[in-house]
Amino acid sequence: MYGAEVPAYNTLIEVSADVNRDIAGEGAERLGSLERVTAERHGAIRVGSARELADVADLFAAFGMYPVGFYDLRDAASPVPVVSTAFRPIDTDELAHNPFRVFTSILATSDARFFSPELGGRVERFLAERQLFDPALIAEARRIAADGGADPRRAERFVTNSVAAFALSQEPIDRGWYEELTRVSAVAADIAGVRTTHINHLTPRVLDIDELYRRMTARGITMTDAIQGPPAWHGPAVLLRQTSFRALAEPRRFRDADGTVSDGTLRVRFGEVEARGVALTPKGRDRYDAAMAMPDPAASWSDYFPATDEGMAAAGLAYYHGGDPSKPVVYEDFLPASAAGIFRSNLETDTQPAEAVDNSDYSLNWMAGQIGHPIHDPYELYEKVASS
Ligand code: OOG
Ligand code: NI
Repeated sequence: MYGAEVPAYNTLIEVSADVNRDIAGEGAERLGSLERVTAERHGAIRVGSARELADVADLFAAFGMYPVGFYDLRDAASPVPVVSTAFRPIDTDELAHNPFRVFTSILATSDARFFSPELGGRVERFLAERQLFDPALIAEARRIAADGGADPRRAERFVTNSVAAFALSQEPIDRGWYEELTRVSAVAADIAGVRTTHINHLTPRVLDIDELYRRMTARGITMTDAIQGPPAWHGPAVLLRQTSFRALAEPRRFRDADGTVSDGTLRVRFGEVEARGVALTPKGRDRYDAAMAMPDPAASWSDYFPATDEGMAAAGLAYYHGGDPSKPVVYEDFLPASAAGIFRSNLETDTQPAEAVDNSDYSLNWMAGQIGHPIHDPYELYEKVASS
């Protein structure tokens, strides 16, 4: 469905599969088998209200995907008015079979730095009146989760109906409303300017992102800025590196205040690709944050990280299965600074938060309470994987 909606995605998948085939075997597969990496994706979706997020949580639970981590992108260098989590399988076997994650953001309508109480109220009323997910679909998701699975016929029907909930709508967009929200943030308009949700991007994983970058550029596709995350270097790859390119403007219809409907375009979706490295311990993560704060992280990287997995393991900087440096535990999550950078690199304008005081209570606990599922701590999961 996404390939039909965003044809550049198909090119990306093709080039990614080529890179993986060419790179595998050169020791790159220690971070994941060619089979797993080639199937692997992360998606990004954005919803407006806690009720919508709770439905998403129920839906993904039926796929064995649970919320992990809490990301607050409101305080990023280029602020985005959302808080996020990622739904994914939480144990090694499940990840091997189902290497999928969905980065899921919710619009921070009660944060007065982005929404005046008056506008926030109107957005919340708009959101309360729309229905992203058919209650019958969510009820079926809950039953499948409670049953611990579904037979192939039932699963097929459930997957088809789940996919349909994320199809791009052809319904005309209320131009005035969409533009009013765009003045707050293009992300606010994308989330709450329309009555449906959609896949913002779907990201394949490659074993060598620098090579992918070169090949996409050679095909005439302009990648946005540089690669987000740690720099390329000869030592162990850590955490997550990502880059993106702007998708083409997509035709959409708009309705004006006088009721006339006309053709227009929107450019909110994009292509992205990722490469994954070893998961860092809290100590390793502190090092990472310190290295990234340097004026030229690439130039100082070797002051912060040893050049071998043996060195990383000995210094307690990264997770290895059974403590064996030849068996890195792959990072399965996201990076808030990169995520904000990915959002930003695909928007035309920065969001300027107002001077107002933020009286909202967005936090991991708030989110867990709203969706009725615990939000897993990534470090606890890595700890468990490393020691099992
Ligand atoms: C999510 C941006 C974050 C990533 O890969 O860090 C993300 C979004 O654009 O909705 O997907
Ligand atoms: Ni992404």
